[in-house]
Amino acid sequence: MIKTGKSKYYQQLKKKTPVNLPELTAVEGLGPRSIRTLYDKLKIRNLKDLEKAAKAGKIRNLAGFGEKSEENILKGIEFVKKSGGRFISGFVMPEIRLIENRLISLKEVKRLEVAGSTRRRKETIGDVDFLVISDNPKPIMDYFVSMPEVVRVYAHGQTKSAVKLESGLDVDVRVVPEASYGAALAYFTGSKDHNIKLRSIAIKKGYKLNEYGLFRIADQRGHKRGLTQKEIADQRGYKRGLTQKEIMVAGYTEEEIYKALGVDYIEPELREMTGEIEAAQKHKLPKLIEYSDLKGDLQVQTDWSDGANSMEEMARAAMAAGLEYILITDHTKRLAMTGGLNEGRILKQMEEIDKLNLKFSAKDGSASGGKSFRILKGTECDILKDGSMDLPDKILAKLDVVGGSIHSLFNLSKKEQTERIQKAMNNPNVDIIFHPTGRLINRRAPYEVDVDEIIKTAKKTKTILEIDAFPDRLDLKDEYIKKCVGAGVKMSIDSDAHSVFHFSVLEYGIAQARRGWATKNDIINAWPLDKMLKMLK
Ligand code: DGT
Ligand code: CA
Ligand code: CA
Ligand code: ZN
Repeated sequence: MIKTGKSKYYQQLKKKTPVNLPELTAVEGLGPRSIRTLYDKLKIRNLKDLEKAAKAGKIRNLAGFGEKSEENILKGIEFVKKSGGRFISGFVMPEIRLIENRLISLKEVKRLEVAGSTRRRKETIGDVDFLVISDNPKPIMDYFVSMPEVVRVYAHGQTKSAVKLESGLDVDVRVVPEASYGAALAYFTGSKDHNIKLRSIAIKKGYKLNEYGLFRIADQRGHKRGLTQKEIADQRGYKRGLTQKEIMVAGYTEEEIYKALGVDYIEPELREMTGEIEAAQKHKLPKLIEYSDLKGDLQVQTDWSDGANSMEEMARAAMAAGLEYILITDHTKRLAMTGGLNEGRILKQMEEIDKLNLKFSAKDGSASGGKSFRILKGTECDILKDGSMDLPDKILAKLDVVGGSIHSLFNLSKKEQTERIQKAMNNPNVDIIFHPTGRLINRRAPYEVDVDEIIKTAKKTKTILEIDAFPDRLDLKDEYIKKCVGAGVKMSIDSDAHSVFHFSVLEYGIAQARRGWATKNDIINAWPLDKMLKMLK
């Protein structure tokens, strides 16, 4: 596999069971077991087969399926089609970084950065755009198009190459002149609407802005105030794209371009034309929460319910990830398939947490690597149909932090669903609403809910709204985060970890918070433990 990127054994298995698993598992509600039944009984291999069989009413007769599941399959297919083949950013980021690191390690690469929606940290990405500076691009491009994951080469040139990877992801590499690197980075980072607005500001100031730089037109303004073409060529090795009449004002860095246009530097996550340019002109951009700012994680599942690891394993993984506290939030009894906790078991779990905390606070610090670390007692308590909670208040009152979640009855009317969540927020024991809109990106639309009303109630009841960082949730989404920031409603960024590997997803929650203009002050688990606990109900 290391030599060829392929596995003969895998190819054999694949031939034996020619089922397009990624395509079928993308349909909400279809797991490995039902896909197997569908293949065994109806020879369903892909989305097309599935749709045909469902429309012909063949699925309802299979054991374990029914009319309702056939209906849901059709709904799921519609949703997958609508999401248009975009990739969930957090799921493809490891592959993007792998390729990024490989390319950076080539000696011909002077500088490389990913641009486009990946750099803006959008929740889904259409394709990946790399920018490179190099004096000798040919070996880079030859290597790029022959990587083992490449299944198709769209273009193979000296300044631009483009491929499709086995995962389905399309990747471009563009080589740009060094003196234009900042201009190219700004241009290819987008968003397109942000670029168009920048260009119009440039024009108003008598400049011209494109992917090669910011230019002053010499015969309008005269040569005196700018560098001459020869000076630019001398200072920056600039070779192409420049006509006799254009004098480069900026282009080597993004910062100098924004500065020359009279706007503060704008972080890539904000470049979506939602008011960032106006704010930057008035020097009113927020200081965004940083990727290193989180101190704790307030949604962590363990093997007490549907998590894969023990509380101690999760705590140690969190310490290794640099966190100072975690809230254990196993599911509650209504979610029977997760082994949700009843009153007796959660009391037992609280005792175990006390023991673990004692162990971590041992005087010599040996059990926690010398750092202070605390496990908080919590729950991901189901919100029932009428807005009451799945555990009694006398239990909830004993916990450090209580999270409430909707896991059922997604199809209530907007009014009923909103009132259900509002009732939970009015419970003096409920501190946080987890994944408040219930969407799954590319899979399931959010339930009907009046988010503006939820935000108002959150403000009134001092309830925290979560930004669930799991890559296919990112719930709240950016637009709602911005509303919370505006309303002064506090949020938490949680991994929703179900295994020790999941603390890495916190990064995607922070990215989403930055896209929603959030500062450290808006995110309670970016605060020290004491301050965080004090602000909760
Ligand atoms: P994606 O790939 O759909 O997730 O979104 P982007 O934003 O990565 O879009 P992409 O890959 O088509 O193009 C990368 C950037 O290049 C885009 O964000 C802005 C810039 N760009 C592309 N086409 C145009 C254009 O026609 N006009 C302007 N001003 N910029 C463009
Ligand atoms: Ca792109
Ligand atoms: Ca592209
Ligand atoms: Zn769970």
